Amino acid sequence: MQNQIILYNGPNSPFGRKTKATSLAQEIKLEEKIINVYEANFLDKHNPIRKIPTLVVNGLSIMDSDNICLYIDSISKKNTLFPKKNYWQIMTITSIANGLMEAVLERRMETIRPDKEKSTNFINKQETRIIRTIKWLEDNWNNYDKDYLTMDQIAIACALDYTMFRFNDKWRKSNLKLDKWFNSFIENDFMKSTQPREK
Ligand SMILES: N[C@@H](CCC(=O)N[C@@H](CS)C(=O)NCC(=O)O)C(=O)O
Repeated sequence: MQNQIILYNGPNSPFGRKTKATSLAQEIKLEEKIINVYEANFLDKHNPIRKIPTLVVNGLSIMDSDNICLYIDSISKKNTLFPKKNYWQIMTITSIANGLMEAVLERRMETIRPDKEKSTNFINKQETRIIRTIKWLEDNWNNYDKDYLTMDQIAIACALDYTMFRFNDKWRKSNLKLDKWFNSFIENDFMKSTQPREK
């Protein structure tokens, strides 16, 4: 039986983009449904945390972007994005990229709160975390291998692009190795075709 795979996604979610880009890179066909997660009561039966991305495979729910990417990779005939030889580095860097996405998202959510509810301290903390994390990646990450695609590469590219979308692109001037890599990585079709859809 052919798997019926539905990806509930949002228009701009960096976590969702990571999963969609992974499905394209790994040539796994799925039906993507773009939803407004804040009104998606129906999602609770698949994922009580009510977050996107959520994947439903023949009725089985798979939640959290990392689990979704692992699942997609596990059914793909392409080279694995999680090779054994540097598995733990790839997983850890992917978690760092997730943390960057989360910091950008949390900052954004805080900035759109009504003035009386906003915390400048909270916003500053997220901004410091964003800047520190990108500099850390510049200094510590060098998995720029063009000939072997890995999960950390997709995750970092989605996180950096989301940083530019919701915060700013200042990191590009002070993190030159990362910037050079990012410039060529975003030319991949799976990156080009998954850009955020709306402001
Ligand atoms: N750890 C989750 C994070 C997913 C996440 O934070 N999704 C956000 C959108 S980018 C969401 O669904 N937010 C809805 C809400 O907080 O109510 C993952 O990796 O999938």
